[in-house]
Amino acid sequence: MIDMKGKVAVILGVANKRSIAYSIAERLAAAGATLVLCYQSERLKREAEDLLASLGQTGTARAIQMDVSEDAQIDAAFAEIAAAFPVIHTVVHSVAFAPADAIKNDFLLTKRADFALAHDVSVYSLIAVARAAAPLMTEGGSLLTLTYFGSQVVFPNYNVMGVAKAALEATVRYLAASLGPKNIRVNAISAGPIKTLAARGIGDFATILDKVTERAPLHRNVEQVEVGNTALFLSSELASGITGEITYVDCGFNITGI
Ligand code: NAD
Ligand code: 0WE
Repeated sequence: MIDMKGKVAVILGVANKRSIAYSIAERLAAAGATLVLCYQSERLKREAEDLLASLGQTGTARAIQMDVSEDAQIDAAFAEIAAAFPVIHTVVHSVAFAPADAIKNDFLLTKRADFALAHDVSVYSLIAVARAAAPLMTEGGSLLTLTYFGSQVVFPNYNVMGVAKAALEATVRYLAASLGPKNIRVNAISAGPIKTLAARGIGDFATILDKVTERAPLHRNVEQVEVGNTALFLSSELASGITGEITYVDCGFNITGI
């Protein structure tokens, strides 16, 4: 069993119980970690507090607002975290956004502003969060983000998010090099398609899930808890030699040619 007792995990991107970040929170909590759940907006405050309670997180655990598109909110959130915890050990970045039009329309029509927003929220935020978190990770630690295979090959409609995920994966490698001397490891999990809020409204999502069942070596889709388990491993001492890596948790879909 992986023991995370005495470790503090800061988790960004929990919107509801279906969020990949919620599953990660669940596994880290079960291993004994103390959680800080960060939510995007005031509207999600109550939900985040309820989710903390449902995870049995009492005492020092807390929910804090952090819209990653605002430097001031990142700074304020980490100031609050620093006031509550002298040391943090794990940060999970499970955040992405692109305007709906940009992941629906022809890629050729991608607007400058939509490209910038997608990269700001989905990529730059990892750098900003890493910079704010690093001074608190004085015992070394782990930074984790979520990516998708659409960074490597074309999926219809993934569009600017695919470009942003390619940049995110490169960012993982550059951050790993930058933070390695502080013994902070930086990795990504490339998850297979999962029906979450971020997948809702994506037209042919059911088709994507069916194709995975047909083609993936395990002939099924991945479950949230499998991503949570891998996140727990990568956050733990068991993964002390792994940094700058993209770990696929996709039932093997990415290795198939046809
Ligand atoms: P989700 O909608 O539950 O999570 C996305 C989160 O991003 C939400 O909590 C939302 O509040 C947050 N967010 C968006 N803009 C933000 C901002 N400005 N500041 C702070 N938070 C912001 O969906 P999910 O599927 O759990 O997505 C989590 C991550 O997993 C994303 O990076 C996504 O690209 C990635 N991913 C998802 C899948 C999938 O099929 N669901 C597959 C691979 C990777
Ligand atoms: O990264 C994602 C989706 C992230 C996402 C989702 C939305 C929907 C609502 C980012 N921005 C928005 N903006 C919105 O307005 N995934 C990996 C899930 C996903 O999205 C796809 C996929 C998969 C898988 C889009 C097309 C094809 C496959």
